[in-house]
Amino acid sequence: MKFENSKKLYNKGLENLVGAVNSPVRAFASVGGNPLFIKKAKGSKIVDVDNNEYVDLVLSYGPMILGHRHKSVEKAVKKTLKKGYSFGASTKNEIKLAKIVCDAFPGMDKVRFVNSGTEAVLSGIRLARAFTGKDKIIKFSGCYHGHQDALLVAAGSGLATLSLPGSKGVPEGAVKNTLIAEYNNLESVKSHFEKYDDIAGVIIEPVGGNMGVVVPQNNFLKDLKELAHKNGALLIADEVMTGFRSKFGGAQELLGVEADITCLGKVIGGGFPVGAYGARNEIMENVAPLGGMYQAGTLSGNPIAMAGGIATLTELKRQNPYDYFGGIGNKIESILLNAAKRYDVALTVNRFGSMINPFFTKEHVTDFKKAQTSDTEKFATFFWEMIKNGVFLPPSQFEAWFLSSAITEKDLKIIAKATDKAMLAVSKM
Ligand code: HOZ
Repeated sequence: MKFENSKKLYNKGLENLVGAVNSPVRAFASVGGNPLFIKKAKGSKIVDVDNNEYVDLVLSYGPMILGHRHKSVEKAVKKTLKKGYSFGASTKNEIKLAKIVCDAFPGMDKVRFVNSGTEAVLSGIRLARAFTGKDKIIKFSGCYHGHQDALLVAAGSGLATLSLPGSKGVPEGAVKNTLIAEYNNLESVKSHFEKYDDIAGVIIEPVGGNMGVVVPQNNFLKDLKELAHKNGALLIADEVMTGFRSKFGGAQELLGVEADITCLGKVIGGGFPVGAYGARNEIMENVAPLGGMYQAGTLSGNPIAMAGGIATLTELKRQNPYDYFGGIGNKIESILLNAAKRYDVALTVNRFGSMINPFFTKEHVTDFKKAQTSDTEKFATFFWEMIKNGVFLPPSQFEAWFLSSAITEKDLKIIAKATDKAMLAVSKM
C-alpha cells in the first residue's frame, strides 16, 4: 500500500497549517508516520488521496452514523443550498430540528443550536452557573468536553493522545472553579460536595468516549444525579458523542437517567457543524433573549447544517439501526477478542452500542487510569496494520471507534482479516 500522495500533501500542508492539520488528533502523533489525506467517502468506505480504500470506523469521530453521503441527506442539503447559505435570521428548519431534538430528549423543553460540541458544552456550563448562581463544576478525568478553558484539565481525546495534563495558555483563574473526580467513583464526587458548597454542576460523558470507550458501572449515573441534586447542583450530560448514537434519545434513554442540561453535537448535524444545548423550561428561560445568560452565534442554526441534521435524524429514526449496531458491535468485539486469544495478546474490549475500542491491557477499564495502562506502542502497531489491511481507525488509543448503519457483512470480513494480521503483528512485539 502506497501513501505517497498523502506524504506530499502532508509536507506541503506543514508550510501554512499547524502540523498540517486543523485538529491535533488527525496528526497521527501517537502512532507515528504521516497523516492520511482523504479524497472522498461513500457509505461505509473512505478513500485517501493515494486511492487506498478503507472501511471507515472513524466516521468523522462520530457524526456519520448513516455512513457517508446518505442519499436522503445529500438530497436535502443540495435542495437547501439553492435557497441561500446563511441569513442571520430565523428559518423554519430550525424549529423543525428543535422539535425533533426536544421530542427525543424528554428532559429538554427548549434547545439552542450552536456550531460545535465545544460551543454546546461551554454554553451548557455557563447555563448551569446562571441557573444555580454557583461557580464550581465537577468534571471527570479522561472525559473531554471540547477545548474551552475551564474544562481543559485532566482531559481525554487529543490531550490524552499527546500525554498533556492540560493546555498552555489556560490561565489559572480559568480552571480555579474546576474540580476533578474519577469516572465510576462516586466517593471522589462526594468528597468535593463535602468540601465545597458552591458547585453548580457535574458534567459527564454518560459513556466515556474520549479515553477510549468507558462505560458507567452499576447505577453510577443515577447515583450521580441524586448526589448532585441533594447538593443543589445540576447534572450536565455531554452527549456530543452518544446523542442519537447510543439510542435516538442518547445514552440517557438507554441508561434511564434524565440530565438537567444536555449538550449535543456530531450526529445532530450529520457531518455539518451543529451543536446544541437544551434543558427544561425553567433552566432554558435563563438564556438570552428570555434571560440574562448571554450566548450567540452568527452562523448558529445555519440553514445547510439544519437541513443536514433534519435529514440525518429523520433517516436515523426510520432505520432505527440500534439493534443492528448491537449485532455488528458484538461481532467486532468477538473478532478482536478471538484474535487476541489466538495470538496470546492481553486485550480488553469496551463497547457501548455503536462505540467500541480495544485496550492493550489485562485491566478491566472503568476509568482513565485503567485506560492509561493500555500499551500505546502496541496500539500504534495494531493501527498501522489495520490501515495497511483496509480499515480506517482513529489514530489514537484514546478515541472511540464508531459504527455506521452502512457497514455490511462484507465489511466485517475485511475487519476480521485485518484484525488477524494486526494482532499477529502485535504478538511479535
Ligand atoms: N474526540 C474528539 C472530539 N470529541 C475527536 C475530534 C477532534 O478532536 O478532532
